[in-house]
Amino acid sequence: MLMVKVVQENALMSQRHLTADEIAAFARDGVVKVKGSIDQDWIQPLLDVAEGQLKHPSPWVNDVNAGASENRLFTDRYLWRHNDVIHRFVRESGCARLAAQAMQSRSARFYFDHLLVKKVRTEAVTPWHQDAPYWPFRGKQIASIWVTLTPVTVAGSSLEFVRGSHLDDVYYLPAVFGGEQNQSGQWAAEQKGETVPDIEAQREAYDVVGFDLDPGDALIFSAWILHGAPGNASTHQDRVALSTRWLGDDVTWDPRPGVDPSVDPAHVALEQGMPVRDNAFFPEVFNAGISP
Ligand SMILES: O=C(O)CCC(=O)C(=O)O
Repeated sequence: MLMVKVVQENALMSQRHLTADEIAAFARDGVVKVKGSIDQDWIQPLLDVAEGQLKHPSPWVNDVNAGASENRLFTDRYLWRHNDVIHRFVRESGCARLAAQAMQSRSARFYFDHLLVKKVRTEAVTPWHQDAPYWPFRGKQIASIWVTLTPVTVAGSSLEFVRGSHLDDVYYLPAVFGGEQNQSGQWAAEQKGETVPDIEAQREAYDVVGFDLDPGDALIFSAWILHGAPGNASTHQDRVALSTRWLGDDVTWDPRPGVDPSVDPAHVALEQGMPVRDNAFFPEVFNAGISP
């Protein structure tokens, strides 16, 4: 009986489509704010998952000031593999369609989920970076959907972007977030590439854009856009966000040295350069030819 009820409730959840203007903004700017990106019924279950992870993190955690109720940066990843709420969110929230629409891709394959918490008075900034250099793929149709679960302003650690920088065709060296304290992130130090410019020191030289968001709003952005975030200066509002990462039609498998090791290439049924058709690791969640 309980199963039936859960399925019926899911069926009532609404899924968002992008407008033509939102798709155009993503292509032009590399980022678009999507109001009401997911059904509000997802918010509390996802906040509950975040609470659970703060107490019982996975091996992929990055926890600066573990256990503290303030000045704590906490990230965790790959919850979809073991957490039913996140697994359902990936499949049923409509994010896959949003990603495909933004990327103008027929299909959207899921890569991983990333829980990103900055408790009140967190000093740690998110350094300016591109996402693509961290990941074992080639292609332009790679995007993230960063959904906020709490109200957030730029001062409270919402994301900022260098508008249009996804079109620059530069591959920047990835930085280790959280520095030496991030024990599960040192792999990023192995790469070679161009150093990210010091955007903070010369913000006026860049077209920096930031967004204030309400719970359920999202930022959809290209893996090639430069982005970062300040610490959380709020004294009363934690910042809790869930980012999901999506792969489009042009993406191929490229497990180079120094990329995210959390998917072991030995276990993936792909050779270098192949389209990422491995549904165990990168499930196709949306396909315009099949999905409603
Ligand atoms: O939430 C943050 O501070 C960073 C998020 C980010 O860089 C991402 O989702 O790619």
